[in-house]
Amino acid sequence: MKLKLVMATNNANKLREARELLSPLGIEVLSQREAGADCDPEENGATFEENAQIKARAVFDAVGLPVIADDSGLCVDALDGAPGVYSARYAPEGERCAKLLSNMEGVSDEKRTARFVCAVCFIGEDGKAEFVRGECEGVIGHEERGTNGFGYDPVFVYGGRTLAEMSSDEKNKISHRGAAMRSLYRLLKERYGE
Ligand code: ITT
Repeated sequence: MKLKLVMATNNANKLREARELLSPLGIEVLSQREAGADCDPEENGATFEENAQIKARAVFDAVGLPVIADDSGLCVDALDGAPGVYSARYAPEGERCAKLLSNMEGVSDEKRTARFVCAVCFIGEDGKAEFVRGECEGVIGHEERGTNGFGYDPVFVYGGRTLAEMSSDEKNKISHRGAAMRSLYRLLKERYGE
């Protein structure tokens, strides 16, 4: 497939992962800056999908090209789903994992289940919004481990390792973003053909 999309994000790590996942499939991902948009809309939706649509719509209105936006976060069962859609606002980058670990103090191993969620909103030339979602089930560890990835990766344990201990290829195979981008590819194939 030969297709060019703009990604509505200010997060360089999300952009990198989306490119790693989509460029081998023939989909070129431009940053919003490369497309000439400088958007940072208020993410005041109640769901990942609503926030993804807010970001995608702002950039689509600015550039008029097909756009994707990723709204994602970590939902921890012992914290009633927090930080959830507030994952970016929970604490400044660099302090998020420590705050989460301290809020999980005293929670037993079997109650440390959590999932990463990634909702992607796609807006095509016709301006219609469509959605795909990917999830990744794991547990919250007891300490930060690993230096790869970003955000909550050092405390999210999958198959005995944190996502920050995995290479980006390994993470992309099992991550919420990997699952969402593979669903997006299926949707785009229906729209634009092989
Ligand atoms: P944009 O809104 O500009 O895309 P953002 O970082 O503000 O960037 P979100 O509002 O979707 O994005 O916040 C998601 C937060 O959830 C993100 O900042 C990370 O802290 C966390 N997160 C999302 N995906 C993650 C991943 O793959 N690994 C670790 N943490 C992740």
